[in-house]
Amino acid sequence: QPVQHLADYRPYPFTLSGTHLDVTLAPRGTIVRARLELVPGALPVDLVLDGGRGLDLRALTIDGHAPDPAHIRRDDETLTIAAAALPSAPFALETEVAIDPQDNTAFEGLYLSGGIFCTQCEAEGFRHITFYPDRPDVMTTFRVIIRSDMPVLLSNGNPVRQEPGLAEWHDPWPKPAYLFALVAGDLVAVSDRFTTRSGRDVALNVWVRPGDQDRAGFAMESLIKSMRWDEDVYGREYDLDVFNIVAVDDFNMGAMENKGLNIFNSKLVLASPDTATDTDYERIEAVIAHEYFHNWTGNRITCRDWFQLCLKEGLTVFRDQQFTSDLRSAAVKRIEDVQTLRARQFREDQGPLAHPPRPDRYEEINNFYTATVYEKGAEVIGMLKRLVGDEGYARALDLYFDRHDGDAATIEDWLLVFEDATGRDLSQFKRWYTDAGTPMLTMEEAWQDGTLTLTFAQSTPPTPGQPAKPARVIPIAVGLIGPNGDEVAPTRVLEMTEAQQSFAFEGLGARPVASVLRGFSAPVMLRRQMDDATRAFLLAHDTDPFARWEAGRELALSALTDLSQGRDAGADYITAIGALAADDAADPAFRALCLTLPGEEEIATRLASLGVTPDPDAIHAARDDLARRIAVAHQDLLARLFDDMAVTGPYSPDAQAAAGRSLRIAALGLLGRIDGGDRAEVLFGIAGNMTERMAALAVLLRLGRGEAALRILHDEFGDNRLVMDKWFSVQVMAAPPDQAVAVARRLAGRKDFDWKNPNRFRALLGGLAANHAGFHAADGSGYAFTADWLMRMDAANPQIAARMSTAFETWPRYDATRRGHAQAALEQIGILEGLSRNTREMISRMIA
Ligand code: B3K
Ligand code: ZN
Repeated sequence: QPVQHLADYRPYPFTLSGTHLDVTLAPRGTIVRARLELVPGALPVDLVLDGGRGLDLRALTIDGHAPDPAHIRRDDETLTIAAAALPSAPFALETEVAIDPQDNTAFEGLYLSGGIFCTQCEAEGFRHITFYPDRPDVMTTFRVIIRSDMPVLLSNGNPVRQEPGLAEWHDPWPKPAYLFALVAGDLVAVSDRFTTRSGRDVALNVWVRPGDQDRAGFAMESLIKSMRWDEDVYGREYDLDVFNIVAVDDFNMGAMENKGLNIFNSKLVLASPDTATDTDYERIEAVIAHEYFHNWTGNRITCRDWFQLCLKEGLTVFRDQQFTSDLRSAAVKRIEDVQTLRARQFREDQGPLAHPPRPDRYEEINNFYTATVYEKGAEVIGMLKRLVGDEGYARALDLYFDRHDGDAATIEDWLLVFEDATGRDLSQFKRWYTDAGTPMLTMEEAWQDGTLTLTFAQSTPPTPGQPAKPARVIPIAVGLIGPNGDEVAPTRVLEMTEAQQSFAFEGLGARPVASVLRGFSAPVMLRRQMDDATRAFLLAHDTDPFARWEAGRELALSALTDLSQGRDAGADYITAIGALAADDAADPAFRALCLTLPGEEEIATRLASLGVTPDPDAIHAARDDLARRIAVAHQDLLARLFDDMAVTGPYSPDAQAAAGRSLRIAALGLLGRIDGGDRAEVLFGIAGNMTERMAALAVLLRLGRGEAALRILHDEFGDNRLVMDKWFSVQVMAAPPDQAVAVARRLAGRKDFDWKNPNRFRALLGGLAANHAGFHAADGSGYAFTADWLMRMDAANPQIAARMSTAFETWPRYDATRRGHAQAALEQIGILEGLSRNTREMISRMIA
């Protein structure tokens, strides 16, 4: 399969009016009988179906007759029936293939996970199940018969027949093949019901392995909240009689929105206080919501082609972000989302893998389920909403659902809906979808006669294939704070459309301090001249929680960039952060965020954006030093917070309880710099919840005294895969950098390093990649270790190998020695015989 281009889109020349599947399950020889009802177009053309060598074709008929074999051609990826063999009227194509789920270690198509048959079809997995026009714009209704002696047999839609050894499902909503799903296994359900606004009674089930029921309740609660929220906020109701969620242990990503039958990575379903952290709970709630919201944004309205992926993903991420901010703290959620965006998407934009939210070429679409498509895709919608206002947004979304229900749509359709609903011209806005790169926004201020003039300039660095970038429209939310700390001008959204543009605020008494990019109103990097005293002033007084946090962040980053380059810094930050931490009127979660220093990766990204080559060891030392100085300066305050924030009574994962714990943990991390880890050791021993235990364990590991705690955790949870994943990852993540590779190597040699399980592989290799100075060890050992495992994984599971290769995506920004090692590692992968298309594309983009 060569490079795919957006410009080459052509509609499928046949209409598919119905799909019937009859699947007889067996681990090594599953038989799939498919009946496709096809309507030819006006002109005779060949019928091309996707489906490769893994499908063992046993029979093929057209309207019941076998065509002349000379009219059938197969290659590695397709099956073609010549036009000459096809009727000119509607016809039925029937095929029978045999497939081998047990052999399927790529976890794409139909596979076995711990004895459970399950499927993953997005993006192009259905072609590993049967021959089919496997593209999102071919939509039809499915009737599915499953034959198996497994007790639970599930597919999409509504159940129409259940008898021993057989189940039949009918999905009345036309859908593309990527939303197909089938599950069969020995499963038990946590069940509930939901009545939709218009009175439909829906049976809800969360299916798990026997014994896991008591950890599935939170997922069910999250589902019910999601269903209600989508009715209340978007007016979207559920449209089938059942909604099933299934948890499986082997899953390439988080979860999948198959119509009426969402399949989840078990780590995003199962939670109990003693096994899951607050972060896990929040993610479970958000991902359950995300997949549920796809029922409208993704399933009822899907994508015309995979270039349009952000049409469903950006919008659905945006919706799940709204959901979380409604249920929890909006301010904290916004800050967390910006942190993620910067850590993952800005990083992606800075390196060789940069691409626009709507790419226009790819070799392997699975390589484009990226932070840019998802998180930046969501930011772009946030900007759109800011530009057209809340009401305009609501009108546009209603029109979108009205106009495109049942369609496979495009970004052009989406933008046209906004233009039609609001009368606004969005041609310049569209660049956010088509152009890659993070705009750099610089700001200068002038003050004269009661007028403050802000002058902005925007420029976007070149990215692969896009040397020059025209100006974009950038919404810049600005408020003004007077010298006494009061807000003198509330938030106003400036619309920047030129490369350089000035905005004046008139009639001011005294010179105010501008609070700029409030709420992170656009995904840009803002550079402004500001001294530490002014930043500290904003940290103390800004009324916008994001901008307030950002002022502290900037203080920390400027101290850390100085420290990492051998310059003394940090005094202002330490003072300011102490005042904020002591402010008991502020949300503990907000204070915790302010007390948490930027990670080493973020510091490196900052340095690189300033044109400085990051030195991972110096960054690590600088961060350690600043953390220790904060602890020394605020010892008593931190100790008080640690004690005050102790939650008594039973654990609850709600936002308020989690907020207290997050402040407690932030204090613990800093105190660990000076108390030798004594508090952490005590806490690990007495804490009844995984949140505090994991935080304590990380402190102990950083200090090289985690052995006992690790042993205790292993004794207690050695047979719990999800806890053991944490056990693996925290050891590598929290290892002192000069030991990280050795720790990873030792863990990789363990019998329970079940590397074919994506969660376990990610725990170890992702853990190492998250240890910035460890992965980027100057001797190249982190790169070499990772490359070895990527090569091994590529043969088993190309999607996971390709995804994990992004550990290397920042390699060009380091020094010549590290670059040499990284390039050698990438080249070694690149010449591997039989390398998958997935990993090959990633490597060639990274060393282009
Ligand atoms: N749509 C799926 C992701 C599929 C990834 C395929 N490689 C989950 C989600 O975004 O909700
Ligand atoms: Zn999604």
